[in-house]
Amino acid sequence: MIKGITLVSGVSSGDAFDQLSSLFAALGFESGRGWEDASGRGAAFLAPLGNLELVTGRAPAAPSLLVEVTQLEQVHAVVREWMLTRFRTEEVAELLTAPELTHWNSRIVTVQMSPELRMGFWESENPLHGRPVAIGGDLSAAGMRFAVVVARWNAVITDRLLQGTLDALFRSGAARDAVQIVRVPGAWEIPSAARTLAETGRFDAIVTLGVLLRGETAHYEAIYTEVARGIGQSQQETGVPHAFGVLTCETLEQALDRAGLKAGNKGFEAATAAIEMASLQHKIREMSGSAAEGEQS
Ligand code: DLZ
Repeated sequence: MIKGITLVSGVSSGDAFDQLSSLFAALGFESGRGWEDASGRGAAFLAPLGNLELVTGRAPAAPSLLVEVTQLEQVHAVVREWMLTRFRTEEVAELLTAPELTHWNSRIVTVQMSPELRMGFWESENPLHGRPVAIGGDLSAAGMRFAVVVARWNAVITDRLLQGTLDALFRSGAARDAVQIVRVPGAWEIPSAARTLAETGRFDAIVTLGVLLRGETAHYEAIYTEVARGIGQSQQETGVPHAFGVLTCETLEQALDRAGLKAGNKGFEAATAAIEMASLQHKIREMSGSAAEGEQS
């Protein structure tokens, strides 16, 4: 008989409603069916699982709205970035906690989203509960070196992508002098520069940034295919992760949306993919190193 659980939270203004809606969409919630009538608006955000937990014996230490996540640091970074656009830095420090340990073998980030909405994002230390463990990359860029290849064509967009990339790299712990920015004329030139950089062996990952506009690019399909193929080939043949931050858009407006205006910043996303893949490669190499050592002994 039970179909699902809904938590309803009032939001004080239409602006806050729109801002919170865009944050929840950016965090990866699936959109549900919203509503609008003379009395107001509603927006629904769906999660794959829900449960109602009753607690007795000790007062709950966490907010009553809890969202279980993976990659808590990344969630924290997205929420922090969002809050910094709305609050002063000192306020953000009060409203948003850094990831901290809970008493239930997890870590939690607590955030006062709005006067009415306090919630927690938490990640279990053992999300698989004994099931087979997968390895994955971390989102720490400390000690890693990156090259960012950025096309000058459509610079109004690629500069924004570059800002997003640098933001993600530095906030994830990359040192200022560990990031080499390389400018190339257009998307067409990205693969060869990326390959040359990868072959130096000096970089843990390469981030490629460019914009191809279908409406304004003759032979768009051919150029796009070759750019994607070249970046992929460089990644496969050098073994250095290459993050793909080359936007392919119908219009300039669409490209602007993906460069930080309405639909996230693909430069930021590409950088987090680069960090994750670089970390994963280190882990796989360490694993194969220790397996080889085991075979010898
Ligand atoms: C020539 C061209 C065109 C028409 N469009 C784009 C574009 O939308 N995005 C981009 O990054 N570069 C474009 N270019 C430039 C080519 O990528 C390349 O730089 C030049 O053809 C010189 O080789």
